[in-house]
Amino acid sequence: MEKFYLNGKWKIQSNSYDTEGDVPGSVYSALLKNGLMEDPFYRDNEAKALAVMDEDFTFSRSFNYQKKSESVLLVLEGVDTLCDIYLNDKHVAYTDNMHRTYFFEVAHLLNDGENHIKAIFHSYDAYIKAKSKERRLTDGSYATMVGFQYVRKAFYMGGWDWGPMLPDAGFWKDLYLINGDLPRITDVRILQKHCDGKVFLTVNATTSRPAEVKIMVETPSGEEIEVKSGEQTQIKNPKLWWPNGYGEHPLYKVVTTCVFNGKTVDQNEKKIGLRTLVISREKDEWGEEFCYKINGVKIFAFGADYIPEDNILSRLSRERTQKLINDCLFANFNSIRVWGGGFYPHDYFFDLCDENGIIVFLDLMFACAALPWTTEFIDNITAEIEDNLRRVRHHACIGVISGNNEIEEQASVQGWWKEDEKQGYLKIFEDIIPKIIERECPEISFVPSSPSSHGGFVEPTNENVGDSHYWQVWHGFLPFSEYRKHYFRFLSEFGFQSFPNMKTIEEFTLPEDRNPFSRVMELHQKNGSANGRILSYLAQTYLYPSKVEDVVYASQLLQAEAIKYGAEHFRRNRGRCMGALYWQLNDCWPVASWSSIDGYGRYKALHYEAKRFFEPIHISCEEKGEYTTRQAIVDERYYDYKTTAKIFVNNDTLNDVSGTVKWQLCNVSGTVIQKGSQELFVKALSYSSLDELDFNKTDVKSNYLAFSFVVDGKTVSSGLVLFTKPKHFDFVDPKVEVEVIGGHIKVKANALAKYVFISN
Ligand code: BMA
Repeated sequence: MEKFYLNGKWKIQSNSYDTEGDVPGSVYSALLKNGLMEDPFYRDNEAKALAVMDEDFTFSRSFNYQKKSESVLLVLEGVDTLCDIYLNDKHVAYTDNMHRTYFFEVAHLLNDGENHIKAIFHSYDAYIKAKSKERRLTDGSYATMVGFQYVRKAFYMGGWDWGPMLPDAGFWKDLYLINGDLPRITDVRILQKHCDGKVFLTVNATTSRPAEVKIMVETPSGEEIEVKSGEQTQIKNPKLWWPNGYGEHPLYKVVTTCVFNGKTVDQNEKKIGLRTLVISREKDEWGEEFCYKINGVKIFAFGADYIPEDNILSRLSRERTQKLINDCLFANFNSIRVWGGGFYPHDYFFDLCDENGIIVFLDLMFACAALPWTTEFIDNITAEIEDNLRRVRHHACIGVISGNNEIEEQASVQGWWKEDEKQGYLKIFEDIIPKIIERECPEISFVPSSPSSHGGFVEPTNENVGDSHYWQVWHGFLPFSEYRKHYFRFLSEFGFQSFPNMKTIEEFTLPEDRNPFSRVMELHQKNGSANGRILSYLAQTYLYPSKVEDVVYASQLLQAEAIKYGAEHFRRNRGRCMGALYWQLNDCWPVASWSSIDGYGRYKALHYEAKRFFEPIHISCEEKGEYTTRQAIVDERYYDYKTTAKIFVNNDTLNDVSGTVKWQLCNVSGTVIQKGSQELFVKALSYSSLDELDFNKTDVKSNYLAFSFVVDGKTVSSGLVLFTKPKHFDFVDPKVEVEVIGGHIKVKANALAKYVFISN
């Protein structure tokens, strides 16, 4: 399809600004580029940037165009958001949904030659304020702009408990004109049938008007197979797609060509992976399982929740997402959950997940709020969901679609939801959306909300059925040993905060800001006064850190330990629990948050720890002792606790494994006090454990347990546990020495060095 792009340089004007900017692009991206505003991520600049958006902004440009057809369509792939569009001063349309692709007939408004297009972006803030004055709808997150749910603009742009309020405006995707007389491909639906090792494809192509359609399937080895629209074709020697850790991720290309009067007028290319992928929900002794079943194999989901990568959307790119997906591979992920308060990710996001074997748990873009449910709103979201499902449903990576993030849970547990808000919820998520899914992609597993158990507000947080979000550790302020009291079927959120890396802090602060309770640091903490919460959890675990660098570092260790504590426990209950996606993978700006990679892309301690606790063959230890039994030392005399350890090996590969578990009880300087070893056979997709070891006579203040799993003479996994809190362990100076030899770094320690961070 020949596209006449209207991207490029546009004038951008408001009462206070008169400048130029690139399209796709936004108000913020233009003002930043032209030096008209300061970096909104720096110090306390967010408030100034927010004030900029009180005004309406007009984007405009001229272009030369020669009309060659009766019909000309203006295509807008992403308008953010409340926008009146004019062509040669005539009104074309009003848009109010950044998630949709719009097509408008404009032939009657076009001149031959010089034309002028203008888009007036109305202030979001002013709009939601006015709407909320009419009626304030219930919402349930911290630090958001009241009324955000009135507009189909990514919710996080109005702030979240990890994100700034930066409601930018502009074109976030391409806009162009196309010849409306010519037929174009409006949809390509690809269906797979798998039976007895055979795979059949049916491709249905739809065009805007009758035309000839040719479909070619290209195999991963480059062989071409011609298929007919609507007819089932067998794919010989099918190469199956597997997620990371289970096999290859071969992709087949489906190229659809639309031919009219002997000429190619449109072409569409989609890549697919041959596989079956559903959420298996069989009833079992604990309730009902919830797990990815890929090509008939039930796998444990390792991963985290993904939020938008930036507040300024023109800074997003395939390269940047590629880096983030590489980071996921580094940490042994096989899945990520796209959280529902952002926007539907770009095509390249799904391409990268396909190419790298990352299963996507995809929320539709609704989170933590009662929604208006007028006919107009429902029509709007119906179009939005159809657009996006048609765009992404063929991707091999899509594992499950969830209607929203946490709305069912919030409506159920927060007593203040109005009856009609709940009714609206049921209408949208249990009537309208399931019907859209049924029409567009019934082959993809769907859940109305994440978390959800039975739907219909029936015990949405029942941990025996459906996926769960667990926040008693952190929001509920319980110790992280609490994770061990739960046996979720699939945990799609659990999280613990830390500060971003010191280098990142240095980039958004001045030296005088570098204190957890300074104004700037508190402005970069959106979960209320949670810097204090980090410190308070820290007090339970580590000694008082005297320097700010140590506070930052210790906060990350704490986070890594917390999530590891949970993740290893969930893995030790493999079968009952089949997924641990921690909250959250990334940040959209530099902030104290639950992420394992900070806003400037730097790994926190958690990301390194995730690499270990998500390794396919993993040894872990369920230790019991002072740490797990009592919270405060003053409780000492009330508790008669036992010091024991049970070692587990998880095998989340498709092959059985035999090896030796070796363990050593050591004192603080590394001298072995007691040791043992045992052969262990671990079936594929399973785990085995040793009998509980008794360390009741051990001095928990100076002894620790180290363990490893050795296969064919190679250590494939190792770890260690303390039986008391690190603050009460008698660490000695390990005299760490670091040597750089060629491309390698050699680290030597004379005694236990439990946490070592290397940076340049
Ligand atoms: C969850 C998420 C987010 C939120 C996070 C941290 O429940 O769904 O809405 O950012 O908690 O509070």
